[in-house]
Formats: sequence, C-alpha cells, structure tokens
Amino acid sequence: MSATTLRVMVFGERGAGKTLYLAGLFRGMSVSGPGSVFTLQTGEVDRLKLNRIYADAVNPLLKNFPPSTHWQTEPWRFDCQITNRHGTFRPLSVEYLDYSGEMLDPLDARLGMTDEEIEVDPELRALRGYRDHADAYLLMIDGLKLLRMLRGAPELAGWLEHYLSDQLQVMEQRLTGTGGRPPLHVVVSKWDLLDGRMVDGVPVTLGAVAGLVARQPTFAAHLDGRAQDRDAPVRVIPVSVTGPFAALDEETGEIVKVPGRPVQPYNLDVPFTALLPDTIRWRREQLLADTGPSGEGVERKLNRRAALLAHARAFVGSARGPLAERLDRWATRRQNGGSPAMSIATAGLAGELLHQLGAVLDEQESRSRARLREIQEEHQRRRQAVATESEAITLALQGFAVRLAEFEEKNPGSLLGEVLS
Ligand SMILES: Nc1nc2c(ncn2[C@@H]2O[C@H](COP(=O)(O)OP(=O)(O)O)[C@@H](O)[C@H]2O)c(=O)[nH]1
Ligand SMILES: [Mg+2]
Repeated sequence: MSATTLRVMVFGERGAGKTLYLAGLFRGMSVSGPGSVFTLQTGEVDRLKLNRIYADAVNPLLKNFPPSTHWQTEPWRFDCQITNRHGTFRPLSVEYLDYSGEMLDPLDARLGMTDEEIEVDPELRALRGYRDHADAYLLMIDGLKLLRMLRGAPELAGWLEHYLSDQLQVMEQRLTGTGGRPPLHVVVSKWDLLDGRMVDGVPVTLGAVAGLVARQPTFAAHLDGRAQDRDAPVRVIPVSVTGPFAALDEETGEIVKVPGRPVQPYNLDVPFTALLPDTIRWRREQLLADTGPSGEGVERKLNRRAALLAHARAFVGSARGPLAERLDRWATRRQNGGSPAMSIATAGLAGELLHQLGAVLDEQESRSRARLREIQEEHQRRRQAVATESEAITLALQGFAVRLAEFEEKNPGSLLGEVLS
C-alpha cells in the first residue's frame, strides 16, 4: 500500500488495445532502465497475467494476437517503488480499470441482458462506482479504426464523433458533485499503423489527429466546458505497444505480426507520467480560484505558520487513500464552514501541499527543457539518498515532469484547450 492512489478509468471499444497497452506499460516500467527513478510493481498473480498477455503478443511463433478480455471489472494496480539502502518506498499507486468495452452498452442485443440483470450485475455496479470516483480518464481511440476512417471507409463515416460523444456521455454521468472534470488522456493506440502514413497525399501526424479530435462537435463543446470551469486538461497521446513488429495486412484488413521486425514500444509511459502532474496542477488552480482574490493573502499568512508547514510536509509521507478525494474533502469542509479556525487550517494544509508540489513541478519543467541527460543522472544519484516517503514522491514527481516536458517539446499539439496556465 502506498501513500497516494490514483484511480484511472480506461474507456475504449473492444479491440481498441486497452489490455495490451496496460501489459506493455507494466512491462516497460517494471524493469529499471537508464534515467528511471522507480519501477512498477504489482501482485504476483497480476504480474504473471500481464506478462503472459505481453509475451503472447510479441511472440513470433504464436500466429495470432491474444483474444480480448471478458466481462470483468478487476482493476490492475501498479505501485511505484523506489528501493535503496534506506529501504523500500512506494510513494504512489495507480489503479487502472480495464473492462470489456461492451460493458458500457449492456443493452446491446448481442449480450441479451435484461433490464433486471443490468440492474443487479455486480460488475456493472463496480463499473459505475469507478466512473464516479475516478481520478483520471484514459480514453483510447483505436488507431486502426481511425486509419480506416481517414481513408474514407463508408461504415466509419461519423464514427469518431459518435464514439467520442458516447464515452463523454458516460463521464458526464459522474455522480459525485465535487471537484469537476478530472484529467482526460486521449490515447491513440496502434500508432505504428498511423505515424507518417500518407492519406490523401498528406502524412498523418499527431497535430492532425489532435486537431481532428478537438474539432468533433461534442468533443469541442466538452473542451469549452472544461476551460470555463477550470477543469483538468485534456491531452492527446499517440502510443504503440508493438512498433514495427505489427503491420496492417492490406488485403485482409487485419493486424498481423511480422517476425524479424523489432518490437519497439512508443510513448507507453507518457499517459502514466502525466497523471500526477495533471492532478496536482488542476487542484492547485481550483484551490486558488476558490479562495478568490484574497486567497493568496490567506495562503501567505498560513505559510508563515510553522506548525502548518510541518503538517503539510508530513502529509505527503503519512496520509493514506486517494489524493484527490482527500483534497476534495478538505476543500468542501472549508466551503461548508464548520469551525472557522479549522476550515482555514484545512484549506491551508491542502493549499500548502499543492503549492509545494506545484512549485517542484514548475521548477523541474523549466530545468528539464535545458538539460535532460544531466537531470536524469542527478535523479539517479538522488534515488540512492531517498529516505522518506515524502522524498520519494517528490523525486517521482520530478521524474514525471522531466519525461512530460520532453514529450511536450516533441509534440506541441498534444495539450488540448487552454485549461492549464
Ligand atoms: N499494430 C498494433 N496493433 C495493436 C497494438 N496494440 C494492440 N493491437 C492489436 O489490437 C488487438 C486488441 O488489443 P486488446 O488489448 O486485446 O484490446 P482491448 O479489447 O481494448 O483490451 C491486439 O490483439 C492487437 O492485434 C499496437 O500497439 N500496434
Ligand atoms: Mg481488453
């Protein structure tokens, strides 16, 4: 168990690539590499399952890719772990809910479910619970479908708008009123099939795809809503688990393995890396907006109080449970009054925490643009020195900020809307 847990609800049609993405993400981040600050760990059974899915997918001797997952709502839980001579630290956990795509439409005739069955199905109930309490959404767009749509397949005309508005509708059903819309990462799968491919004499680029997504009418309205309510940002992130090892068989329209070509994963870590920075920035913005014009003054006053500062620092190392939920609780308690001293103190704690982490993030981003390699080496050295949970989460966050800055620099069109300052 780690100090902070972020819950991610994964949206995507059957076959979009959700499960293989999670298997590839775990595979890539569970082994330490140059520049990595921590590794991902999971329970023994899940580790074996994910390894199996990944191994089958990249095994040239198995002709077919593994079949899609069944009706289930078991989250995959990944712990970020730093191990050194001081001990083992798990500053952050992320839970991904990877369900079968058709669970969002249980009335689909093929499933043959009755109203009654839908009402009582425990898996569907768990899915609704997750929707209401997710800290972030990962919306996967099937890269192969996108390619076919771009090429003008008649059965896919209007598919993107329809698909996006279906998923957004589910997100908008969120029942918990607090906190607004959490970060949304639109992940385009199977990027190996799309990247640079010529369609109508123009190469497919991330900028073009991000623009296309942002122009879909329902999605555009959603982006406007987020900007107006100061909700969390939306990113578009292209990923590939296989790289050139997979290819499109133009005759059958199927994805096939190409033995002999390398497996080269692409950007699998980026959606993971963006989770904590996006959550922190968003909550900080909200908190500052909520406290109004006098908010900064209040915050400054509170910052001078040494006891509060010490509490805020200890918070990162000691608190248990989902980060966003705790911050929500604090913010709501403050808004609802209660004892004035108490509410100011709790607001101050949340504010101070966000302030500290936000400052770490800002500083790291501006530095990382300057000297990536040097910073990675410095992080490696500091990894050895981590002695508390609080140092562990700060270092993990700095690692995320570096990777994210690197990605954003290469992909300037990936951040949609004007939500982040
Ligand atoms: N070319 C390519 N194909 C992929 C990639 N990821 C997944 N696929 C294909 O998409 C299929 C479905 O993936 P899966 O993860 O089971 O989809 P899910 O139903 O969303 O969980 C796989 O069997 C592969 O054929 C990728 O990165 N590149
Ligand atoms: Mg699946």
